[in-house]
Amino acid sequence: MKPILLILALATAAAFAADPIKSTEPTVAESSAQRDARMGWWREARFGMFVHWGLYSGLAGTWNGKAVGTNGGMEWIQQRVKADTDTYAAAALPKFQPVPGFAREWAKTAKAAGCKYLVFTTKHHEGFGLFDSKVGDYNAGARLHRDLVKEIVEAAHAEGLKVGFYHSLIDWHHDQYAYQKSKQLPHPLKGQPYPNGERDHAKYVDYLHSQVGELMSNYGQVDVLWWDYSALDFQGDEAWRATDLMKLVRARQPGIIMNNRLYRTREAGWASMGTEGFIPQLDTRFGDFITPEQHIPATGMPGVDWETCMTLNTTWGFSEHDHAWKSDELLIRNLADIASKGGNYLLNIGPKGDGSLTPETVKSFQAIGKWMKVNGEAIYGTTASPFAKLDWGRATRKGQDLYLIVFDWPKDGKLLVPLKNKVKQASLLAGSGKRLTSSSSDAGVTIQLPASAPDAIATVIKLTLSGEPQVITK
Ligand code: FHN
Repeated sequence: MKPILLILALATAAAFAADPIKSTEPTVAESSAQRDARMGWWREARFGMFVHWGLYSGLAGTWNGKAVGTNGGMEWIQQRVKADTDTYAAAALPKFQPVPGFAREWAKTAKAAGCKYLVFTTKHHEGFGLFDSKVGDYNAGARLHRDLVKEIVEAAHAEGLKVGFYHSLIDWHHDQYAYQKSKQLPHPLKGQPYPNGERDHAKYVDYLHSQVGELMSNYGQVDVLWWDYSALDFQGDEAWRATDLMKLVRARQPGIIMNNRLYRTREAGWASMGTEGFIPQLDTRFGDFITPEQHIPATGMPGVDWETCMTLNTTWGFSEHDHAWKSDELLIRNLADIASKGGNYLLNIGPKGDGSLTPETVKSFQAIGKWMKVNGEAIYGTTASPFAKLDWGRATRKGQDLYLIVFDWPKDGKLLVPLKNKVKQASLLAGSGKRLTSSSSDAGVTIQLPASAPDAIATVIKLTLSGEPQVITK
């Protein structure tokens, strides 16, 4: 080949390699109507359970008898103690002993809380697969002679839940995962030479694609694929052969919904690393929804599907040292806040090494379930509030119905809603659905409320308007 052509070829290859999205072509040719149909159940669901469960769960934030930390992700314990995979597995495997029927407790807890879908870790960064994989031997099939993914899927389906597979792109076990390629992605051996000499990352990516192929083929319909995660310096086709991976998934699961974490670009809704790095935009070639983590955006994101994932305390994986449990009030108001902005709430549980749930987890989800039993219609199938901000709470919308979710009950019993509309009907969702009287003025609609709030955390008033909401802006 002539030198000039060789230089051009090398330059092109380098450009594609350097730019993770240049070689990305649309992985699915669908109309916006087809996309809306595919996203429909997810947008209506609004509320799902996230589950982080793996070998780290048995370690419970403790290593060599000492607490590794009381704050933050103990699913990262291998990286926090900088353990190589053999040392880690030797310590963790004996403590990972799932009791029979563990998944049924998760599914029942999720269902009773009003969750419509359950997303769980099929493999987290530690690299241990919860499924019976024929690729490699670092998985539940090879080590425990159980297919835990199958058990979880069956339990979720028995409760009528949609299922989502979280799958880590990062892998702290595989001996070809070339962690030196990224300065930003974590690894227990970061900064150290590869213990096994050179690594061929392409071999890890083949392994990744093979295991994702198993997950997309062996467990029936999978409704969500929750990738995790890419870095600005290592992402997309360069890191994961992302275009091929998305095509593989969609070929086997045509209706599946995938998040944006194969990439970390502005087009994929990311401006930087860290959990605040999200931006309200998404080119759907790179995923179906953006994933603000431990954050609720300040406003809605019209035209962008998004899901906030959050922990119940401060860690995704179980830690016996983390007692910073969020209050029922905060959890319920987060759900209302997120729904009022048109987003989904993926609330995490971290089961113990035997699969059991902490009493705090059960209590939190029971409290949400009690509220959802009365007020779920103000969350499910709603769209974002027509109001920019409400001093006393939040609002959601369903056609000409508005749901006013009142956090701060007015002392004078008068709730002012900045609407020009006439109100056809106003009623409480709580109790017997008591009708409320309302009056209109230039300031808006004033609703006469009972002296005390039926629900101290959040009371919902359903308004049926004559026509589309007409908001009074200051
Ligand atoms: O590193 C992971 C973390 O352990 C956890 O799984 C979260 C959940 O969204 N995702 C990554 C951090 O962004």
